[in-house]
Amino acid sequence: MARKDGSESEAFGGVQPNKVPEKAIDGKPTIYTYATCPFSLKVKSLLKSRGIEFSNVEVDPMKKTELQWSDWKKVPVFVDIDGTHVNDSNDILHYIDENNGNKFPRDGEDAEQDKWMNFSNEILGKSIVAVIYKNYRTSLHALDYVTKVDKFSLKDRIVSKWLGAVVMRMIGRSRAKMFDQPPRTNLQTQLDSMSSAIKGGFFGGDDPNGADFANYGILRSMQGLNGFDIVESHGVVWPWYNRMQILSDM
Ligand SMILES: N[C@@H](CCC(=O)N[C@@H](CS)C(=O)NCC(=O)O)C(=O)O
Repeated sequence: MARKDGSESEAFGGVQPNKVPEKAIDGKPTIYTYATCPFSLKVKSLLKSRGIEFSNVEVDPMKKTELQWSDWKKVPVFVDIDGTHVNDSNDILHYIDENNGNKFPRDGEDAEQDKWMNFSNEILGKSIVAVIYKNYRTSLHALDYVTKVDKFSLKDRIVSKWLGAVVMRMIGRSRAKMFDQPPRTNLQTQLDSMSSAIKGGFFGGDDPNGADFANYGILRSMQGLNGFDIVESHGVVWPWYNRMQILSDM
């Protein structure tokens, strides 16, 4: 990633070497997010389910002023009270769990959990994008919501809505090409495939593990948007979704 002075820096996921205690707002663990971002919602659901008090900094998606201090320009970014900061949603889930109850296996310790955490980003996240942005109408509907809820300046809001709808429609089409089936059928297939791993009430069995929070966050971002009816009518995923919703109160 190029810095303003022309030098190069490599942004990377996981716990970062430097500490930024001044970025933990009001002395609380802090997440830098977009309200509608699926990856941010993963982290929010874990924090809320554990009853951890946190500050939430909404990042302006156009200017990203709130993340100027960070080399990593994506959300979520997590800052702990001692200034430890962590990039990338799945790494953040592991960091928070390790330091608050240590209830699920760490990365590399449980192949199933790793597989389904990876699935949340590589398959489920892309499958929902293909459905939400399936055509120009659904794309505009989503962007209308996103530009109202996320922290766009008034000036950026209108252009972002119309331009965003076109851009996201293109991204939706490219995501759809990754899968053999049409978007709605593909999402149904992916939910069926998730169901095979929900043993007991959760991916984690009797209690949620990293795969539960990772996949719940992704699907939670779709609530109210095109295609959520597929989740609502799924015999296994919908009851699981409701359990996760109760646990994380969001
Ligand atoms: N692998 C990352 C992906 C994060 C990501 O792509 N976040 C989006 C928002 S949902 C983002 O910040 N995109 C860059 C941008 O908005 O400029 C993670 O899991 O945290």
